Amino acid sequence: GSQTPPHIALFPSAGMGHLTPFLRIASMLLSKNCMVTLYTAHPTVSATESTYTSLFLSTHPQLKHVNYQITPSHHSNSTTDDPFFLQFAAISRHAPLLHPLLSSASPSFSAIFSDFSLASSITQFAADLAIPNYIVSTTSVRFFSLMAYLPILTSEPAKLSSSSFEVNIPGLTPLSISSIPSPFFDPNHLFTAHIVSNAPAFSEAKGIIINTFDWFEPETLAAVNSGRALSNLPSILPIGPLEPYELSKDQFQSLPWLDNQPEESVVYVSFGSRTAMSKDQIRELADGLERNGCRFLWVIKSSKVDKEDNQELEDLLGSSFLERTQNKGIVVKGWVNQQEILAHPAIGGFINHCGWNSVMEAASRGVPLLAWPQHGDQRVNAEVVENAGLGIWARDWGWGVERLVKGEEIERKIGELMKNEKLRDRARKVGEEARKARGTGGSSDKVLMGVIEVLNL
Ligand code: BUP
Repeated sequence: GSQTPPHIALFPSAGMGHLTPFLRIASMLLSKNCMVTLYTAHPTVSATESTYTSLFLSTHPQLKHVNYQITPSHHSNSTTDDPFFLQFAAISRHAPLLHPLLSSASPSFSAIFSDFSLASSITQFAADLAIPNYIVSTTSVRFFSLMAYLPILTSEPAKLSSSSFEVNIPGLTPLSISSIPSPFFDPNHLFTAHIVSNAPAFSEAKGIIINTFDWFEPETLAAVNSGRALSNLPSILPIGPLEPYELSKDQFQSLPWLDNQPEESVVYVSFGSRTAMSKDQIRELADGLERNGCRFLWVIKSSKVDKEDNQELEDLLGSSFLERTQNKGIVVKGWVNQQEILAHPAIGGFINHCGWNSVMEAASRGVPLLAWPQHGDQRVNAEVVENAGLGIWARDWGWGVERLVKGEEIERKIGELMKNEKLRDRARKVGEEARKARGTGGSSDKVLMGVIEVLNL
């Protein structure tokens, strides 16, 4: 081995769902004495992304940071106006320009860890600079496999048709057609085209680092890593659940209310950083919570981008709901410290969209989920959650926008989530397995140590 520690370049893409795993990986690498340089694009779509990056830097002074300027795509593409999709594309377009920055880094880089949505641009210059590139997947192995196979699916329309029942990836259990995100049926959709153009580069990577663990997705991991499925892919390296790093308390709304609630009595409700529910659906959810009568902590978002979220809670819910339920629950707007909430003994269940970071956070804490996928990878993730026994999934609620789910239905499902001892035991078991996986000598710990060992050579 060399005298100098390995130096790793990190390239996240847009949105908190993509930034968070990179910051967790950065913290982990720093604690293992690696040098780390984080490359972030400026401006960010959400204000939270830049806040978190600054917070992280203030608590991890050893981290080197390069904030590069991009030209954001303000105009909407003809297939989407989702600001996060547009930012994925803008960051990818910019990536080749980073070549000189990377080639002049000192000490030179031992490896690049880059978001899967940047695979093709980073692969090109990584090869040119002879730096090994590891792709970081921010989703489940199951959904990652679907993305890896997407170029084949879109080139043969018969394989991906909304009139068939399922999608077959040779070597894997078939995916239900209803779990495929709607943009994938349109090869011209910006998101689809973006994944299709990046997927071929997955096979050029040195490995696919993924926030999951062996026990949680055993079949898909075994199928891919044995070469039975997607044999062109390099090894999938499950190193999760990624360990959360310390966040300073004074940066978040404190929730003293939680401390006074009985153990495992509170339902935590949140749909991640990029989902805004319709006002009507928010009202039905309020109705469901009130009918059920459970204690709740509900984080509400009413716009996709945090900077634009300026609706008052009273407008969304009506002031009488807040009055009627004031002894039962609290509703908050703005960013909360989710990792801390899930670790709180008062939390007994989580109503969630199945963003992959949230799934892994719930898994590490053994908190049972009621899956209510809204878009993207979330239905495929919900299926993984259900198979692992971490949660229940109200499949007939459809995608978030498909139909209005009524208060009565929500009331019933909350009952199933909170009063189901079997589910709770199973979720506890998931939590134990998660801790085992990343504890010393556990499956994820071994994989991570293996990666670092290679970098040290
Ligand atoms: Br909202 C919210 N506090 O208030 P996901 C989210 N989070 O800590 P998403 C907070 O953001 P994608 C809040 O713990 C998780 O680590 C949460 O990522 C944290 O969903 C992250 O769960 C959100 O993957 O991203 O935001 O929909 O669409 O990329 O999955």
